[in-house]
Amino acid sequence: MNGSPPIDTSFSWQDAYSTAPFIISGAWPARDWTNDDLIKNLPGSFPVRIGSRELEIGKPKYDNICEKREMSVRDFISWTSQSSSSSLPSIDKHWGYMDYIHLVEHDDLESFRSAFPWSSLLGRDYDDIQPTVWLGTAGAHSPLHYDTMGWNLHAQLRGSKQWLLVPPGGPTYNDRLDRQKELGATRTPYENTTVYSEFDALGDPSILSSIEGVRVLTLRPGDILFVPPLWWHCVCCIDDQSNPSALSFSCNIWLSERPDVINTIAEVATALKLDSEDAEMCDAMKESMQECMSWLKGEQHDETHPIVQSLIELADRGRKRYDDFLARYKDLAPPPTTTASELAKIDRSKMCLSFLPMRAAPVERERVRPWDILRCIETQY
Ligand SMILES: O=C(O)CCC(=O)C(=O)O
Repeated sequence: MNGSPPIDTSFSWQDAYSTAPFIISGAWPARDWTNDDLIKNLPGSFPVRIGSRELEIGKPKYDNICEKREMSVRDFISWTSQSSSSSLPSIDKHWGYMDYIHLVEHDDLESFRSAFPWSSLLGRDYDDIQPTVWLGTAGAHSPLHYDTMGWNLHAQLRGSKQWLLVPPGGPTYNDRLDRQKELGATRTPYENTTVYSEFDALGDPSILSSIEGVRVLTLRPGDILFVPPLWWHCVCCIDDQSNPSALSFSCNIWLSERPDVINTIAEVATALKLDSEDAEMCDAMKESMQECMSWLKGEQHDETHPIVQSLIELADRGRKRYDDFLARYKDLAPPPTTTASELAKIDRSKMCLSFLPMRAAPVERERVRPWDILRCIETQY
């Protein structure tokens, strides 16, 4: 079926870019999430990313290089309170992160979703909000990256987290590309919707010292952080490990918006390049890419194709939602700062980590860059 191009691809990120991240303090019922609450409400078992408290500067702790163990929240908590005599690495020397628990993927957590009053925050009861929860000991962290989808609303419910935020680079596509190059943006290691930096900003924040508008923020229980699209971030749980109940517990959503249509297509292309060992899956993804691109260009396409339908829905829903969202929060959002002095606020003593110099030269790996993916879309579809 023919049709006009469904979205304005020249859409500018100006609104989002000219907005810096902001916190609404005490915005949410922080509740006293006790260990028993967590154990009761998060049944089943989840992967825990484990890392050494001694960090080699220059080696970001990407998801794929960390040791992982599957455990229940009960076992995780008993490990963190040192009451377990398990075969797990010693909690004195390690951190653990039950991170990125996407509630929608766990049927038995459906009721838990209602514990988070996102609709009160958004002023509307969206039926497709998909919260993710994060439970970590002091020192647990996520290396510098940005998420390819929409606004991120991150609510701290227990404990504290330090966030280091770096602006996307500027309002134009080229500004953002320059920032991506400056920060060594890479899709390898591959994680859906995550673009990592190859630099270790936690180990050596000085690599950011020439960048304007860097932000360092601490989230405390009841706070909600709003992260505008494409802002780079690096996050560390910073509670005192000498307190056994010092777990950080937080919950977030990514609020998709219209430009995410393009990002969704780039995600399919990235998966196709990096995650397509299965030939059948690969063919299906190629077909999806063709349909996406035909739809985007207003050419003949299959309107019943599931990915086309989801893009159409995203385009419709995204624009409306973004307008609602900005109307509600735009007055709260400050402009980005113009100095880099924020970096001085990083308190690494609270991170319960020690930083070792790099012992060996980094291994040169073949990287897949976000701009390679765009080139691939342009040339192949
Ligand atoms: O809290 C973390 O460790 C990472 C959170 C994050 O990356 C996000 O909310 O986008």
